[in-house]
Amino acid sequence: MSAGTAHPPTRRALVVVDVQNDFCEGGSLAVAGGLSVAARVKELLGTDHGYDLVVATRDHHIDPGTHFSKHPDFVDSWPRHCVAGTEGAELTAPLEAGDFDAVFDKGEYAAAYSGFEGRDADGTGLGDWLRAHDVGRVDLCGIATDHCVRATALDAAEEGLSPTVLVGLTAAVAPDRVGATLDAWRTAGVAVREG
Ligand code: VGL
Repeated sequence: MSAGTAHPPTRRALVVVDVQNDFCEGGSLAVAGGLSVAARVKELLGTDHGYDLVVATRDHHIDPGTHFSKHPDFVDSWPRHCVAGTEGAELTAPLEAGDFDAVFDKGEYAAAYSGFEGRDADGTGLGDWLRAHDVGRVDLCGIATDHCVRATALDAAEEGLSPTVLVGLTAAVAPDRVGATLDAWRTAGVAVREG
């Protein structure tokens, strides 16, 4: 038997979802408000924010099939974005990889909206990494409210991580669909705070 004492995970993490150049003004799939999210998340990270750990996710496409389209519908298909190794896939300044305890990349060969599909440089998935670091609760922010933040928060609820979305620190592709996202979160037990 292990000598360790079993206890519920006690630490709290902030998950910053897909704040990447292509999702911000000037990028190939620009979301209005993205640059402001980047600046305000950086500001938060410079405060006494109280998170034990801070991680980021990134869309990181190589050949994601029908996720890319020359005639995107902006629901299931999209212009090329966040191609691995390009400037568009980088975290948006002033954020940088050094701000984070780990960065999780996802979507190499298929659409991957949830950060829980992401893996760090060692190949560890976000859920396993959080469990290994004794995280029992997460807050989330980032881009886009109605796609990757939505999916990551729903998976966080599934993983038992009592998620709270800091909705004022998110930006939406389609602001008129945020209401449906809030409904889906409420149903799944995802809490929402302004910021
Ligand atoms: C995202 C659209 C396409 C996101 C990713 O990060 O929310 N949105 N791919």
